Amino acid sequence: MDDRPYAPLTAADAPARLGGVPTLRRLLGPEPAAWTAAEVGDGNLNLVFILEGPAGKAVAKQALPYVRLVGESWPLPLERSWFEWNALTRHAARDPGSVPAVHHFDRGQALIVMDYLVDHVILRRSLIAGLEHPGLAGFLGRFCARTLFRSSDLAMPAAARKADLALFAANVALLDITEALVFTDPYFAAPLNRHTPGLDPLAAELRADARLKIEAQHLKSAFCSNAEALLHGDLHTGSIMAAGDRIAVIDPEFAAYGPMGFDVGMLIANFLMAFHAQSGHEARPGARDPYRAWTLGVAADVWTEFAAEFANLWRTERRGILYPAALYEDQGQPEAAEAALADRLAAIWTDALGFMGVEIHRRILGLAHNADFETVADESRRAACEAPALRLGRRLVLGRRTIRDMAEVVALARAEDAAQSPSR
Ligand code: SR1
Ligand code: MG
Repeated sequence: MDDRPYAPLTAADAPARLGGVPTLRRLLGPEPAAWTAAEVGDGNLNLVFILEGPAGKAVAKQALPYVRLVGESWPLPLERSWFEWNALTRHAARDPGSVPAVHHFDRGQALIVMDYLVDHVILRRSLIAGLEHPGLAGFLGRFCARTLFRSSDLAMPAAARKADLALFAANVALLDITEALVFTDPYFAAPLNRHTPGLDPLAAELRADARLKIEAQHLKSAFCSNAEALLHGDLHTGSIMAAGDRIAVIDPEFAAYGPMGFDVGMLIANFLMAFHAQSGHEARPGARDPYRAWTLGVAADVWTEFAAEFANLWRTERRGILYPAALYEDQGQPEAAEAALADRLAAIWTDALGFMGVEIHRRILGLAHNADFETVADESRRAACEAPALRLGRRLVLGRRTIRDMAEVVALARAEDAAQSPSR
C-alpha cells in the first residue's frame, strides 16, 4: 500500500513506486531497478502499464481523475477503481478463470495490478483483422449467465445481494456516463456527439423519430430501476481479450446492478457492428463473406449459450428468494418452474434486443465510437458501414417486443447490409 497522496504513475517512476509490493517482486523479480514499464492504454478512461521484469510481466491499470478521452474538463472519481476491483473479485468467484487474476490493489492510488495475459489482444482488434476465436460464443454466453444469475436474487442470499446492491449503487459517476451516453445523447445534438459526415440525413431522421426516442427512454428506465443482477456494465468487444481459444473479460469499472439484458445486449450488438464493419476492412467486395458469417454466428451463439447456461443454473442453483422450489418442484410441479424460466428468459430477450439497438446508435452517433468503424479511413466507405447498422439498431429497439429469436436478428442485419450494398 502506497500511503502517499494519489499520483498518476509514469513509465519512468512505476518500477520504483511499485517495487515495494512483495507480490510484484515475486512476479517480476526481486530488483525493481531491473523492471521496465510501458504505458499502453488506448481506452477512454485510464492508464494501463505493462510491467516487465526478469521473472515475468504484469499489467497495472490506474484510474485518472478525469476522462482520458475528453481531458481534465471532465472530472471522474478515482473510486471507479474500487468498484472495478470489487467486480473483478466477484466475477472471478462466479465464473472462475474468466477474468485476469488480481495481484495487488491500492485504493488510494486507484490502482489494480493483474495478470499479464500472454499473446492476448483486444478482441475488437481481432474482429477488425478478420481473426476467428474458437469457443468464443460459448465462453461469453456462459460468462454472462454465470455472473448475472449468481449475482441475482435467483441465487444469492438476500442480505448479501442487498449489500452488493448498496455497494455498487455508489458507482454513480460511471452510471451517469452510461445513462447519458447510451440512452439520451445519441438522440439529440448533444455537445460531445459526433458522426461521420455522410450520416447527417440518417442521424436527423433517427433524432426526429418520436417512437424511437420514447423506446430509448423506456430502456433507460429499465436500466435505472431494474436492479436484477450485477452487470459488467461495459461489456463490448474492447472489454474482452483473446488469444486463440483463450478468452478473458476485463474492465468492469462500470459495474452496477441493472437488468440482465443490458450486458447480453451490449455484447451481441458489438458483434453485429463487427459484421457491418467488414465492408470497410475487406480487400475486395465479398472477400470477408466467410468472416461475416462467423461474426453473425458468434452473435447468435452468445444468446444460445447464455440461455442454455442460464437454464442450467436455474435448474441446479436456484436457491435465492425468487421462484423458490417450494412453490414448484417441491409440490410436484417441475413444469411450472420451467414455465417461469421461459418467462424470465423471454423478458431478458426483449430487454437485450432494445439494449442492442441503443448500443449500436451510441457508438455511431454519440461520443464514444468503436474502432470497428473508426479504423475505416475513407469517410464515405465508413458511412456505408455505419448506415445499415443504424437502421438495424432502430429495428431492434422498435421491434424488441416482436422479434422472436437470433435467426431473425441475423436476417435483419443481413437485409440491412444487402440494402446498402445490393451488389454483394
Ligand atoms: C466518457 S467514457 C465513454 C465510454 O467509454 C467507456 O469504455 C464506456 O463505454 C463509456 O460509455
Ligand atoms: Mg473500459
